[in-house]
Amino acid sequence: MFRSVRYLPSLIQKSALSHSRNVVGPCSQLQWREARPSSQIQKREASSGAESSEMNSFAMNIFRGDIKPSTIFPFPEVLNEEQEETLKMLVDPCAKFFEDINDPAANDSLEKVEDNSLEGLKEMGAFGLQVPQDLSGLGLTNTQYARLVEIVGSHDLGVGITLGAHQSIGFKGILLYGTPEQKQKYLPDLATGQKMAAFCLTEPSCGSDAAGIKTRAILSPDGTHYTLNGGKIWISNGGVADVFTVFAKTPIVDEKTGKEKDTSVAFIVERGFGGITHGAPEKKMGIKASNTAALFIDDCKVPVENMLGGVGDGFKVAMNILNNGRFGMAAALSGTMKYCINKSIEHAGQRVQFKTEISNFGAIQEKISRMVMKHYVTESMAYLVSANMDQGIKEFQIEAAISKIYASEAAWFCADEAIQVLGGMGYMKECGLERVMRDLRIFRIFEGTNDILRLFVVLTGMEYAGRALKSAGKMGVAADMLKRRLGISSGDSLSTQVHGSLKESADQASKSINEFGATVTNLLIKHGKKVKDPEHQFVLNRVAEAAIDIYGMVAVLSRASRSLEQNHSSAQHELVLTKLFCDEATERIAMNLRDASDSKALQRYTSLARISKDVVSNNGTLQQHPLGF
Ligand code: MYA
Repeated sequence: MFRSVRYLPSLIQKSALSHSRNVVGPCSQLQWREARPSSQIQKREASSGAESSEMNSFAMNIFRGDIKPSTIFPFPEVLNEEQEETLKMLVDPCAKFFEDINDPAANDSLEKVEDNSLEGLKEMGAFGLQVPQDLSGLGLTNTQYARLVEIVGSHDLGVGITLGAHQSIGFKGILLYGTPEQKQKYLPDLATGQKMAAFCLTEPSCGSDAAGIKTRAILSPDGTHYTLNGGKIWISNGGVADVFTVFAKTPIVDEKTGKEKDTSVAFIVERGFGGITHGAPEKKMGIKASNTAALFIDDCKVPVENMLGGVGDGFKVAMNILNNGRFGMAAALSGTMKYCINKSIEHAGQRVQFKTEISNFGAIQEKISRMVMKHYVTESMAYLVSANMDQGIKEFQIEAAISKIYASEAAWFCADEAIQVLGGMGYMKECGLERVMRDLRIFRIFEGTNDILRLFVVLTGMEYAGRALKSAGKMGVAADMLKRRLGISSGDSLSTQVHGSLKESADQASKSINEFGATVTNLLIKHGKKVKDPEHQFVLNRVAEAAIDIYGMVAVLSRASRSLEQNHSSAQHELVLTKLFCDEATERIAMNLRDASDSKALQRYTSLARISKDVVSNNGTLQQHPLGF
């Protein structure tokens, strides 16, 4: 078996020698990056078109009540023949490696990836999937990467995090923002796994509030290096990495006021620079095979040429690394969901109770069908986002966040329901689902908690809608605003984009988008910038939920339409899945949008806020015990 994995990288290099490609596809940010000075680039890329009045992003435009289908319909097919061939050559050996060599249960109990697995992964090229071939990587596109991490996710999430923390975020900054010298210096060793990378953002006092980091970087008087001091926590690969992407604050003089202020910076830091130590491996609920440790940074001297981007770019470099990695999580979790579904159907099809297989019971059928439907949505979102990234579309950050939120919750649902279908057997360690469930829990927490990402989605979208509203107001386009407030259709419809048998579902989606746009407009008119205030998060969450459902609807509408048009063998199955999802999503959206403005719902939020305040100030629950003591 090992022989088949050993020769893979060379095979790939041979087959794809003609065009080495990089991480983001044809209109790559990398190429773009190399041509321009850094801070200008960060501003342009990180704001993702904030300065332009119109964006390509489908998800962004629904906040204006607009339907911009070009990134969704038809479902993008981005792999050329050669890329498809390369990928096919990788898929089977990768799956076989995970079936024959890697042992997830052993990794879990040892709390490390076994050495032979690590070596095998290195030999397969799994540490540098997206590093260009001339820098010793496999040079895969995002879509190719997604397909492979899906296999990883279906077998071992602990290994997935070891690999993901290394390349999805650990050295992604070098790929996205590194100078040619930085890439040349660091990427070959990282791509072959000779060195490991880690992404160091979180600090004891700043988790979700990433802009609040306290690690300091002070420029030396001779301007040759920065001295870094601070500490990072919960760093995946923190105890085993050699190269770190570290985010810090540095003082600069404000040009306007002449006063000193802090700004953010990102650095490539080598363990060998000195001043870097780490804590003991954290004891965790799951993903035990992956190393997680605190990092202590004491007078670590980092040469100025190791800065990623420019002074002031650190926060946005961090955000864009995370934006760029999130689709991988959706892809990996799509694999995990498939594993859970397979476990469930295998059991339900042969377990006899009350004289029949339990798969004949409606209660079990509903569980299996819902798992399958959520998996279909997750898979569609993951490959839609990766395809958009490969197409060079830069406005994908909301879609990527949605895919991460949806995938992590859908995968949790699948693991939970799979355990339920298997009953007592599902609860036993040897079944494997128990480990998957423990591993999955963190996915709703890290790479941006789902709560923070929901706010990110909704506030980014509302800001975009707010800009349109402002200029409409200035230009006196009151009629347009009024129309939107009343939920009168912009005239755009998705029904012309889909296969004939999905027209009804497309109409549901178009109608939902109209209502969504109207709700957003009304909220903006009612609250203005104050919509960001914490007390409105009850409402914002409902709007975010509706946005997630809408994106799910268009993702499956597009994919199923393609299957129907191309007569895929699974087309009729996909049709049923899509119609069902759209139907249920339409009802959820209507409910969430109603609850975003309905006075009764607002009263309920007041009650929720009050209950929470009461128990927090009481430091415990308030009601008397039923027994009175
Ligand atoms: S790593 C740690 C993860 N940590 C986080 O994700 C932190 C979460 N916090 C945030 O994202 C931000 O702090 C939020 C904004 C969103 C809360 N893209 O005033 P602002 C711009 C582009 O809203 P804040 C881990 O978990 C914004 O437009 N730009 O900021 C490891 C504005 O720009 P401008 C963005 O309120 C897990 C400016 O920034 C973004 O302070 C290991 C300020 O915005 C954005 N996203 O906070 C995983 N956000 O000034 C392993 C904001 O121009 C990987 N902005 O208007 C596993 C991979 C899967 C498996 C693979 C297998 C191989």
